[in-house]
Amino acid sequence: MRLPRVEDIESRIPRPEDFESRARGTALTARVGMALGIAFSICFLTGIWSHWQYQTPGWLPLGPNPTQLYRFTQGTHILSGIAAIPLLLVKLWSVFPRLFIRPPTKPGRELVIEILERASIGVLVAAAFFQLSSGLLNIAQWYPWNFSFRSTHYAVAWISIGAILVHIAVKLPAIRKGLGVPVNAPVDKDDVENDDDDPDAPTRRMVLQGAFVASGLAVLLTAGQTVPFLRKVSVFAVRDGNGPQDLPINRTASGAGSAKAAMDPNFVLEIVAKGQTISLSRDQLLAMPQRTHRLPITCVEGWSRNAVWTGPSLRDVIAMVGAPADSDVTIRSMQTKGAFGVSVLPANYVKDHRALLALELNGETLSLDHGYPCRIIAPNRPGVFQTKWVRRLEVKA
Ligand SMILES: Nc1nc2c(c(=O)[nH]1)N[C@H]1C(S)=C(S)[C@@H](COP(=O)(O)O)O[C@H]1N2
Ligand SMILES: [Mo]
Repeated sequence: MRLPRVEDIESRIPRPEDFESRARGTALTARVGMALGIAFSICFLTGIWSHWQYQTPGWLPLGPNPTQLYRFTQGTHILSGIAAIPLLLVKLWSVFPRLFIRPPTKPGRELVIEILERASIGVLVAAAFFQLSSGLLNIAQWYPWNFSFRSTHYAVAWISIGAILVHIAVKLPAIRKGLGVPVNAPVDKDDVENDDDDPDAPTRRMVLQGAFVASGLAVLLTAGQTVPFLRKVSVFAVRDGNGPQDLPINRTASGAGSAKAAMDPNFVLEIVAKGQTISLSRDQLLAMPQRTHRLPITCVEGWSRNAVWTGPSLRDVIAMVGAPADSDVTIRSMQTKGAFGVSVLPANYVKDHRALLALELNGETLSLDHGYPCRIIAPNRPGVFQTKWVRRLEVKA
């Protein structure tokens, strides 16, 4: 038996011409690419914003207003990412045959350029895939990895956007050409006319419309987790808005290991400032002036909802130990399992009367899974900081 030679193997690898579909072509690629570029840019910017809502840089005057801002940016982040998924798949399909273009055989400048271009596209595709799939798994609240989602998603976001900018710069002439002609027209000699000689073959226009419809449908089917009037339509929403007291639950009290402490009839809230500690029972908290505000929960993982919360203002609670309203407050929960048991509410949020130590939700006593006996709720905050089952407030000096 003779071993296959390099030429034998090479002859079996398809060539770009072997791909029959004339529905591919630069005019299509450029259009899908532009839509994808827009979706990715929106996703990138809102993603950076989300990062800043978590770790606010000193120069950014981020505060409790506008109340619904983070709800809007994070909803847009998730939906633009979802819109990008079908667009990315169609875009990759449209250029797939180019993968089989034979590189120059002689070493030299052309080969180097070819290698660089392919490497940059490799980085782009890998980064885009990683961002969209890790984001999707994240909103499904499935974490099959053991790296930090947030810092990795953030780092790869910069790699993606850098690779996209390089890609646009390199492809600018082709993009111009592709956008400059009707979608079914050939762009250059490699591109064929894509019209009606075979009536059954899909046209470029059909593929383009299909891509936009798929992208729009994906958005529609998930948007209801943030946009109230779409709730009935969005059958793919991760959180449909149902849950006790008309609000979804991410983590239950038993899941967080806080149920026992939360139900303890002798519960007291500890408030610590300048080395002094006072304790207040739930009845004492209820006897304080109560405020009612409509405020959203915005989960980073893609759902958000407004609800009506009632309880004393956090600033009134810390005033009981003589702490000024202009203080950062560390909030500790009774949680014994998992993350998000502690958060810090910055002074500019504490000052706002609407930052509540909520005792009631939608007119009823807070249910156990929503944070009974008391939880934090403040305007324009990522959901993970709206700490439930609060047991201790520490005022920073
Ligand atoms: N103690 C504690 N508080 C918590 C959490 C938690 O895991 N533990 N989850 C947070 C998250 S991620 C969100 S989005 C909000 C709302 O979550 P819920 O629907 O589970 O109440 O509560 C936050 N408060
Ligand atoms: Mo969340």
